[in-house]
Amino acid sequence: MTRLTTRRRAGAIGTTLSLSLAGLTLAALASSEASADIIQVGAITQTSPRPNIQYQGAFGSFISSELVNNGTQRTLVSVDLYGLMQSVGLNYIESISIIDGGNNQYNSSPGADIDYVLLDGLGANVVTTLGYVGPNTPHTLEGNAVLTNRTSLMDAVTGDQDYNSFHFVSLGYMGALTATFTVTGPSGGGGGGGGGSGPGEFEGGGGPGAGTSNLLAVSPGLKLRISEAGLGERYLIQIKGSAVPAPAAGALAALAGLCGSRRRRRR
Ligand SMILES: [Ca+2]
Ligand SMILES: [Ca+2]
Repeated sequence: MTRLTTRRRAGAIGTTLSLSLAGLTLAALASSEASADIIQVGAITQTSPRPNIQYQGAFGSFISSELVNNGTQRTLVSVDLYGLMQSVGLNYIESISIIDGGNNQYNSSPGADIDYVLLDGLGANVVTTLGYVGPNTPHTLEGNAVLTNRTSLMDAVTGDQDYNSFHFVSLGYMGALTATFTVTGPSGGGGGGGGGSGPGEFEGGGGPGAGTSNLLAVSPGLKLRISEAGLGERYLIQIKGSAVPAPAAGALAALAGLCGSRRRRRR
């Protein structure tokens, strides 16, 4: 009895799942962005006196700022990613971009100068990779390791420029610093001795085979911390999120084949 009931239920769930996945397949084939949502978190400008900020956007209740005094006073901005993502009904993050506000000064240290970026509350199975796209050529040529080095400490001091120090990333006009993720599956990670794995290392654990994803599941306590090197320059935060993990292209192709074969069987 019990087994029969279980089978019936499983069959019903299977039918529903295959129908909804077929819909997802069509949507995903129609547009590669179909499963992703872009969230414009808003614009932030650090102002005087610290730690005041100006915020323009719809998520003010998830954004805060505090004073950090480690020799020099600095403004640390925090974004409650868990609360923000919950509020828009999404539970995975594909990327987070910090983008120049477009109305800054663009001579020396062009645009907003991002001194510090941290994703607080990440699991040990997540590796973050930073990339820069924009008009500031030195950063275009820098890889994840240098960009991470520039943004790992709040160490910008008066007189710093992006070309004579490695203390921050000058975004340039509308340039973007983007964090992406490599997430190892919970059972596949192991994670015993890898505590100190550096940014950008992909060779840990089982390699980039099955069990890795580029989608970061949001969980309570996940926060984005940002500090700009000065006061007065404006930057935007943009998140690419999704509600469910998007199937990989190979899985979609396999699924399309599966749907096709089922149709043929019915004929
Ligand atoms: Ca600047
Ligand atoms: Ca820094």
